[in-house]
Amino acid sequence: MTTNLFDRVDGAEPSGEPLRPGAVLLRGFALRSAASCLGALRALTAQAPFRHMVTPGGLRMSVGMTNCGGLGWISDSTGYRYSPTDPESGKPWPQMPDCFSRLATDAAASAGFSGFHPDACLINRYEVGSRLSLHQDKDEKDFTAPIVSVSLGMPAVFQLGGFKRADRPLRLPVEHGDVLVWGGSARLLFHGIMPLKQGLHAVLGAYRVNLTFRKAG
Ligand code: MD3
Ligand code: FE
Repeated sequence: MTTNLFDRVDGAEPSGEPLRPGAVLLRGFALRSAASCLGALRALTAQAPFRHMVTPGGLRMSVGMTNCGGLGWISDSTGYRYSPTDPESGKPWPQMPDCFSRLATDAAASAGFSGFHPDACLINRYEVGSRLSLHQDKDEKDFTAPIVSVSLGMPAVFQLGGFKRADRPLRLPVEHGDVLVWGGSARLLFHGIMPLKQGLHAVLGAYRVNLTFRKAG
């Protein structure tokens, strides 16, 4: 199947696909704000560059990560947690750009979760071969708030599992501009990203960037 790069921009009406109770896929929802968000991303990664964090088990993560907002997710030899400062610089994480918070709040509302105001945005950068193995997001204080995830750049295959690691995951292709909202009981589903395939995206080149908005504190 081939689609014109631009046809979904004009078809602006985002349609939500319910994947599981509380999990909604908004295809193309971020297309209208992608250019301004990518501009803001360039500025904030100048302050807080992507880095490969180390897991508590001592493994270097294949995904490059940074954060913006009042809290940022970090991993090191002592564990996973949220921190108000970037351990690389000792300074607060860059402020969350307005276009980021607006996108997150609007997407959550479209999926039925009004009043979502994230205090953390984890930014993941994938290159060829980068992957994220099946996991749950459990480092946040309040699981009643949804998580909003925005895919930019190269396409990827998202794995949506169940409530147990052993539950066989469903594979869902996601592409530039797609937004996923995870609320209610979907909030604690296992999920991951298959190794990124080689390719070149018109805007982001060989990379996929994922913005994950959370209420962490
Ligand atoms: C389903 N990131 O940063 S986003 C993560 O594309 C993470 O970078 C992936 O998983 C990425 O933790 C997937 C989609 C996502 C995020 C949070 C979820 C799916 C989720 C929380 C609960 C269920
Ligand atoms: Fe996750």
